[in-house]
Amino acid sequence: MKTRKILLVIFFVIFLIIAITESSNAQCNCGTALPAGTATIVNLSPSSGISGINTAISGASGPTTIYLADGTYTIPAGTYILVSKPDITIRSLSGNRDMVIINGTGMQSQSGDYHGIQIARGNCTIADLTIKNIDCHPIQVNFNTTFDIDNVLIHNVHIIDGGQQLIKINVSGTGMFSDYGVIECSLLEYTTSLPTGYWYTNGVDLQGGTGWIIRDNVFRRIKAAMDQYTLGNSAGPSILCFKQSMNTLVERNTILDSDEGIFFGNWGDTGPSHTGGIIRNNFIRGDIYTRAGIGVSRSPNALIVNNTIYSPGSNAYQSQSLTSIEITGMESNSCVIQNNIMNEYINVTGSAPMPLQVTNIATSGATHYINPGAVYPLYPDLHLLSSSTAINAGTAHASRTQDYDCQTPTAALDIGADEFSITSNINNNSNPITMNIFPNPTSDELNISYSLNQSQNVLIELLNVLGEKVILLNQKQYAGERMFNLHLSDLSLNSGVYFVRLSIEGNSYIQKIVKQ
Ligand SMILES: [Ca+2]
Ligand SMILES: [Ca+2]
Ligand SMILES: [Ca+2]
Repeated sequence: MKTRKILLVIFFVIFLIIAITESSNAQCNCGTALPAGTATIVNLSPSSGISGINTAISGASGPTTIYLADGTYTIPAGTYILVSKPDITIRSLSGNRDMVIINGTGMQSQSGDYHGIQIARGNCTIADLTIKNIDCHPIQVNFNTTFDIDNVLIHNVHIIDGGQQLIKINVSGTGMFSDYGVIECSLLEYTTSLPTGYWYTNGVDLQGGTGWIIRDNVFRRIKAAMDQYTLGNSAGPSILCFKQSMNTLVERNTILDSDEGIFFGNWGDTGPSHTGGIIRNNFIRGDIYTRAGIGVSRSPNALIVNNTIYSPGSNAYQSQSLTSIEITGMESNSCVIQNNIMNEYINVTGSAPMPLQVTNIATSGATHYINPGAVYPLYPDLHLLSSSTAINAGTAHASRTQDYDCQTPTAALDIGADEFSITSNINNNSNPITMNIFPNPTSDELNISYSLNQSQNVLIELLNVLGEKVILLNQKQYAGERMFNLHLSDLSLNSGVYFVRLSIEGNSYIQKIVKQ
């Protein structure tokens, strides 16, 4: 059968690549769903519309959870969801973020919808849903209110295509700061980039907040429109914390193909722009337009510990040279850069004092990583290969006790976000996939069944105990029950233990099989 012959060829080609493989998905802290809502519960369906959501909020007289049934909630021109009461939770009833979609009028539609959700009071939770095609900000915390809007939680939200910053946290009209928010387990991305003519965006734009935690998120293609690069413009950082923000914790995020990665502080501020804070255990994989991985600008006491930054090339359109980590401004004193691996270098400029630099690897190249060059819909994998010189080459740091995979180092620390491990961390996903494999053990025939709740790209790989792998399937499939079958005899496998890995939109699930 033709397909099997092709598979056989692919198998032998890929088998030559020695790769010790772990799950490519971070989000190791996202396996637990939010607890069920308590106090007042309101159940709404798409027929209620955005106005129904707003009516439920404005009518709330205490802590209220609004559960949205699966479907699309269309934002009419000139309106948005307004969280005008404290202690409001808006979440999908199913818990599946792909099944509840808040859909706007399109990026830069100028139709007056501005936001997807405007959070105007504190203790607000947005969870388990999708927000897309928004004029400006899919989520805006504080838009000229007079309230102190603290303790916002954004959990397991997919934000795609906003005309400006995807999550923007402002300072209140009376100068109060939004503090102690959490953004976690979410996917923030552009389908391709901003629309032609636009460059002004970020993933998360935090202004003036203290104690925010931004963890276990994926940021993808936070990019200016292609025409902007030739004009010298690019998008802002995927995560930007500035305007007197303090003590932000940014950890275990995956940032892919974005113009800039993670920044504490902004050059345009009067310093200090950000104070303290930790950037640790993040994977940043750039594209040729990526200007910088991690930056500190006019901001003291930043810890940059155990991050992995890889970008495949420099951008000819940018006047600035590409840097993996840059420290700028005389206010950026007492910064520490430790145990980071990067393929470019650390650039200390703009009168910045020299940071403490301990056991970093610069100009590292691609050879440390399992799959640094993967192109969407495949996920790159910046886990270390067993041959990497980064393994056990790091130095202890009190703020780094776990790695990108939530693993605790068992020996000397590795450099970069990943603590190398051959066997652990394979089933720790935020959206577990149900996969059945039968018969198992098997002498030949193998059936792999799974279900898709929407059309998605599906990657199925077969791995041996060394992590060497062959791609069995890589294609977009429609929603429904799916079955993939093969004959192991076609692959000329020896008897023994193997693993089947199913990856759907970045979530991976691995199961052991035995060939008799
Ligand atoms: Ca506050
Ligand atoms: Ca180690
Ligand atoms: Ca690890």
